[in-house]
Amino acid sequence: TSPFGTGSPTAKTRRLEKCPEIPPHLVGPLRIEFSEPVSLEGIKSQNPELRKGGRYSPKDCIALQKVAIIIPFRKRDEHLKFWLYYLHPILQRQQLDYGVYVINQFGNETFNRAKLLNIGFAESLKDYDYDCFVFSDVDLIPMDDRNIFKCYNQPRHLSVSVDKFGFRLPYAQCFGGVSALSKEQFLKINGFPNNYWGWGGEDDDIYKRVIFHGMSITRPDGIIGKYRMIRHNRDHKNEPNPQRFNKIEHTRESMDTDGINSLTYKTVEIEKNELFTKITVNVGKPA
Ligand code: UDH
Repeated sequence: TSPFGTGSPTAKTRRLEKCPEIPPHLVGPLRIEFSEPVSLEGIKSQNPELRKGGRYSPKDCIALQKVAIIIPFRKRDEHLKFWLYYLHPILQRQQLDYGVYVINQFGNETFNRAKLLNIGFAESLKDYDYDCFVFSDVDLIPMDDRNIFKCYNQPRHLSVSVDKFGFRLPYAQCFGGVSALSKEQFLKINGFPNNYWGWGGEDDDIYKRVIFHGMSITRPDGIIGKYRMIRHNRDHKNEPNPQRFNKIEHTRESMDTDGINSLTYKTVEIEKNELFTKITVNVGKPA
């Protein structure tokens, strides 16, 4: 019988309430390991409530935030499987209304992480009215589900104590790995730079954009913020960018003209898989 008595709405028509501020099913520290391979079929059967394109929303309550998770990607299928295996259950326990977007760089030109992240912002908004964007490298897995993939009143850095760096923040201004910005925060900084080609510097440029626009970085503590990185060698065509030091000296002058307002790219393919949406894009090449 309905808890509202006779004549009251049934479970189906009853208006849902907002999800609680602290999700009730979190478990805290997690065991994360990469020794046993995982299969996409297995992940699908373990996450039956996912919708096409890697979308989910809680069924018992209205999520507090609509979160697009953006992953810059090229030829890291093994890492992506581990990411999906660990993250989907975590994100569901966090009661988020979320979608996973893998932004796949087409071709073999130099990798451009920050431009792929800008594209993820633009493309995910064509799908749904997201209000929060979590940008995550494909090889970083949180070790505690209390590290919630949501946005705060300031831009947030989530990957604060990574095993690779001895579970310490490598430097105080570090904003690489996994970060979360609301739509408003992202637009305020004009998104991310489009012209950092190859490895390094773009995360420091983003940090400076945040500071120069009068905001600050929030972080979880070093316990909740623990992460494991999947070990890998440097990728082909993502060598350290020798221009990065010079470029981050000029963020203040470049940030208002280089960003989401100057973003150009060509969409090659959009695939709505069961576990994620894969968007393959041509980002061009260094000028
Ligand atoms: N990425 C790809 N494909 C690439 C390059 C980068 O998917 O070919 C993405 C991926 O999401 C990755 C992120 O961009 O997590 C950052 O790139 P990265 O993992 O190369 O950067 P990181 O700083 O590692 O994690 C640097 C190379 C470390 C070499 C260490 C050798 N001992």
